[in-house]
Amino acid sequence: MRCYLCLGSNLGNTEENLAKAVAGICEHSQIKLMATSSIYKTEPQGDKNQEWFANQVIEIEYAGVRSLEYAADTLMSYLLGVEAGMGRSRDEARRFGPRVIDIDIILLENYCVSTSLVDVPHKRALDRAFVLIPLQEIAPHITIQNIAVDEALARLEYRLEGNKIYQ
Ligand code: PH2
Ligand code: MG
Ligand code: MG
Repeated sequence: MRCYLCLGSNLGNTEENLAKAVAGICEHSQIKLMATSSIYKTEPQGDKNQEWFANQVIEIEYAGVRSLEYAADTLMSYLLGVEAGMGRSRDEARRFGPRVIDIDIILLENYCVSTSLVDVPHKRALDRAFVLIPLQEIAPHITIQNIAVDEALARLEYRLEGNKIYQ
């Protein structure tokens, strides 16, 4: 199953954190890395009072999938394990606050699925230039909820300067 993941970090050596996360994801025997976007420096969304993020989108092929729910749950729990292994702690009072690493599932093919662990497509993907720009770089013809990535970007107010995304 073709999957798109968004990685984000705004604590410590952010680029190194993204690289470690990609390496951790690739340790899974049924995951194959298909593409990686550039790394973007992005203005924080949701909670403005924190450092800028490094964000990247990657495409993976996830094999051994029995059902959609099974794929969503097993992939998400694996990704949460990678986050925990990198020292991610969750501050429930600051849901959108600073993090060593965040790995979100953006898309699983073009399926829609909700489990106790995850909702796919990611609920805020269409609002976030830091997801859409790197996604467009590696999958220009992709759609999210039937909306083309170009169209989604055209609806947003953002500015791209080099690898910096202001929004
Ligand atoms: N992640 C958040 C909240 N805000 N802002 C940017 N720029 N990049 C992120 O990855 C990000 C965010 C919650 O996961
Ligand atoms: Mg997130
Ligand atoms: Mg997350």
